Amino acid sequence: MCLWRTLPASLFGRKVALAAATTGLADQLTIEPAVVNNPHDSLLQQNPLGKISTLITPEGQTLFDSRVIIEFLDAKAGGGVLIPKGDARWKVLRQQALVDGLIDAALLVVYEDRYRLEDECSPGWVACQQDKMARALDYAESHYTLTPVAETLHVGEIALAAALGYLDLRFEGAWRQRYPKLVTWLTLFRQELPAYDATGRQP
Ligand SMILES: N[C@@H](CCC(=O)N[C@@H](CS)C(=O)NCC(=O)O)C(=O)O
Repeated sequence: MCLWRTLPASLFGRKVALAAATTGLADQLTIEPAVVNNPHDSLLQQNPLGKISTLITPEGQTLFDSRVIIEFLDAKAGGGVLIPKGDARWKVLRQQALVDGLIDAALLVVYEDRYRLEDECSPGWVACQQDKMARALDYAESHYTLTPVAETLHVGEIALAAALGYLDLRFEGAWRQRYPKLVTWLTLFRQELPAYDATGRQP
């Protein structure tokens, strides 16, 4: 049994949860909620970055971040499940990198509002992050004809589903007006993986 430091509203946590559901390993993870930015939370001993998700294996090994945890789950499931082997691997990993970058930018926008005092905020810098988000979504909409099929859900698709869920939660689903293919794609994904609706914080 692994100890999993996460929070329901964490989209990177949801990404790990969807990966665990896809590999059938969800019952191997025991959640211990983490309070990020709390200097007294043991998360800081487990992960010097103080970020979730962080996973502690039964052997006491600490794994972070979500990419490493997903590699771990993939290996536990026999390999080549979440991250294909062969040439398909690079396309999938690039898709994960694009979506993680989209969400890194989204988090920076959210944190700007949440953590910075009003006179510390930089509208130009926020606009730069919003542009990254828009370019990543434009790219996903026009380049990825994603067709989720339960047996082949991979980490690129899982990351995208978690990311779109976060945009629903924190950005009032504004992306839905502009990206009809991604709307359809997420509908299909939800049908394929019921864990989507059972994880994450709903808007
Ligand atoms: N690259 C990391 C990003 C993790 C991340 O940014 N997690 C957020 C919550 S969704 C967090 O812990 N934020 C607290 C902080 O940055 O201090 C991953 O893939 O797991």
